[in-house]
Amino acid sequence: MDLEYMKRALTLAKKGSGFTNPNPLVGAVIVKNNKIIGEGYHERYGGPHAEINAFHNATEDVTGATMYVTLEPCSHYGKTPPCADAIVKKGIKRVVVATQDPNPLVAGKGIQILRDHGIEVHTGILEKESQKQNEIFNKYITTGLPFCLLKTAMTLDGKIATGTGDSKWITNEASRAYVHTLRHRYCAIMVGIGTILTDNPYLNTRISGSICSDPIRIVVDTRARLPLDANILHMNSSARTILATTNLASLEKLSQLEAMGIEIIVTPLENAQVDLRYLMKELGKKKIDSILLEGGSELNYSALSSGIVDKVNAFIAPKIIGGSNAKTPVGGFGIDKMNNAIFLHSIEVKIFGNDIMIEGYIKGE
Ligand code: AOF
Ligand code: ZN
Repeated sequence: MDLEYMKRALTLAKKGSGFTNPNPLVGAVIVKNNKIIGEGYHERYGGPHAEINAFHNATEDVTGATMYVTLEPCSHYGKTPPCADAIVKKGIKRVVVATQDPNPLVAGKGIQILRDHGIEVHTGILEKESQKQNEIFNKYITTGLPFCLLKTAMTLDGKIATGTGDSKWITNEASRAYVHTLRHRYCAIMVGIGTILTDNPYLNTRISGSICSDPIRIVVDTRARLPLDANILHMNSSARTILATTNLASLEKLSQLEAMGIEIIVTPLENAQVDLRYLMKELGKKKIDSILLEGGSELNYSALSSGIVDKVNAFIAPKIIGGSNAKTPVGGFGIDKMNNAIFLHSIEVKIFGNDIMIEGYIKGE
């Protein structure tokens, strides 16, 4: 039954998706006499932790009960007092934890507090699933760098647009709906200036009713060519826009953009372009824990070759358009030898109607 209750806790945790960044997704279930008597999850950043919400929602006395929690209960005074102390005080008898908290402030101390008070602690139940659910948090809390997901979409013959530049749409409704859930889950969406100039996208999400519905927009634009009338600058949204640029940009243009409320990050030059590694550090400092990278092909290559990409979602639609000049998902200089290819691991294939999506992770250095 431990497995079933932890599954339930993971399902609850997922409900917080897109609302808790840069904090983790956490779910908790309280069980007494083989019955769930309380459930809770971390609902929004800065709000009560999952364990506290589960206590709050409990329908019976929790003394002697078992608590299932997807992340080790915290041991620190942050925005809220330590959950480990609350669990001790409430008289919980046994705690089942999916995985230890990678936050250096906690990192095993929460479990230790519980054990020191005679509570039986069982760890490692659905550990992999829980770590995957919090892959963004795990990277951000240990490195201070955002977790970066590269999303691409191409036809069966490997094109991201026709030779004339038409790209609406390559993938089907179901695939695009999934991308909108990603735009909600991820804190920011990043594109190159080329994509703005050719597609003039809005970069919003169709998912409404959320406190952080539209992601922060990041435009990588070495020379600040972003037009002042670009759609992203003129939409009904409170979402922030960040322009990542270099000293090759005109100062006058930068002050015009700044006057429109755009945040500017000037990075050193890397191959005469924005230094993406430097940019990631700066974005991390701004509490941006996750980035959905949506092209175009030049930025995709720079991102992959500079090593900032953690994960790939590559959609393939069963359509053929041909065209020697039609663009492919990853451009740039390209890699010289097949031996030097960038490899993905932990591959999963997902189906969206007739489209397929290959998901994988980039090998760390
Ligand atoms: C959460 N929600 O349900 C649990 C968390 O900023 P604070 O004070 O809310 O503390 C955040 C840290 O607490 C977080 O980094 C993680 O280590 C720990 N557990 N956080 O936001 C929760 N259980
Ligand atoms: Zn806590």
